[in-house]
Amino acid sequence: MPVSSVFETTIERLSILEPDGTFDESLGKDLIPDEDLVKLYRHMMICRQFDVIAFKLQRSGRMGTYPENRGQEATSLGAAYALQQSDWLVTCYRENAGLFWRGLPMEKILLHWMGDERGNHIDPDLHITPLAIPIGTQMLHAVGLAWADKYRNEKSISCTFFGDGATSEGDFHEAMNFAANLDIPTIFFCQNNGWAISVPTKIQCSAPTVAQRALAYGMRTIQVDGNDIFAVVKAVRDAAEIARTESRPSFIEATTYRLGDHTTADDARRYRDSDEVSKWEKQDPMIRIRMYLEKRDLWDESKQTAMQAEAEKIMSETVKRAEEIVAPECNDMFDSMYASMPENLKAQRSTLRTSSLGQNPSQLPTQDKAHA
Ligand SMILES: Cc1ncc(C[n+]2csc(CCOP(=O)(O)OP(=O)(O)O)c2C)c(N)n1
Ligand SMILES: [Mg+2]
Repeated sequence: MPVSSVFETTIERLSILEPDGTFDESLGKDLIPDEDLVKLYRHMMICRQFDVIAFKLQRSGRMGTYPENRGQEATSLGAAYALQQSDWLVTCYRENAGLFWRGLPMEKILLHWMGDERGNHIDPDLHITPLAIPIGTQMLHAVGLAWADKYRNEKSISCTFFGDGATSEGDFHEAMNFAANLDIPTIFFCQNNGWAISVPTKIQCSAPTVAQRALAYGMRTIQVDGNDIFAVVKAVRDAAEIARTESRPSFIEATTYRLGDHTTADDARRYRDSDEVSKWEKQDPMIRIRMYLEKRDLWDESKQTAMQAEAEKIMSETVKRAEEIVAPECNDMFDSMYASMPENLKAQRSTLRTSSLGQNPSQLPTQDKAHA
């Protein structure tokens, strides 16, 4: 037969808790214990409040640009819940819910967007990397981290988050190819929110799914409803199991939507249809969990009111911690750069407070004086 098929497959889509409240018992039963689901919902309320306050801080000139996470909380939160503390979370900038669940102090994210480098000083035991703003770079870091752990015979894996737009970057393809060919236990978690700032996904990806990009690298891949925390937890658990037992990477495309602007520097009304936004507002992951909890008598209006007050209190304390931190010393920019500081930097450090940077020979270390 001169022409034959050499490869055929389908892309599976996983959803467990539908927007109308329908729940697939066969897939979802025992996936998340009730008390954990209540905790996850409470956590989402705090994250939503974080967005409200961060937005106000930016608008009142107390913080720089901020990207709202609103609408996408179920993705990183479901993943962080499904993973272990020793697994790496390697994120970009819309994963607050997962980072806070892991234990990152919330003021760190405020400090980051306030331009304070201390927001990126993270306790190494949390296994979190600083937010990656250059699109796509973090995927390579995630592969490197998992590779290093594999090399050391440690059981931890890495999970990296990125947007649909990031899958058009070269870094994405290099990371995917490297992980697949070298059997690196990394989970590639794409938050497909339909937009890369004002560019719709369909312009960046001609294929009907982003998930199928992984097929080209011989990687297991799935699409999940990213506003369904049950589906996210199951998909990440399955991928983690494969990473741990077979040392293989996986790809997850989670379809979701950012309900806010790209960042506070954007006005999405200029390029997005309001009907599209209203459609997705009805699919809000928080509405869905709340409906599920209420149906099962695990939540009610009075709990909602009390939790909202608690979230507001937590946030005002968080802002206080971020704003009251003592300003950093100028020398910090030298001191945290190298384990052993090069001589030219020592010179700059010692002359920083003068108007003659490097020009006052008496301030230079001895060996440099000859060249002054
Ligand atoms: C290397 C690089 N190029 C361009 C930008 C500017 N930029 C910031 S966010 C963004 C779009 C990212 O879209 P996507 O990956 O879908 O993530 P989303 O913001 O939708 O979560 C771009 C182009 C950047 N930060 N880094
Ligand atoms: Mg996007």
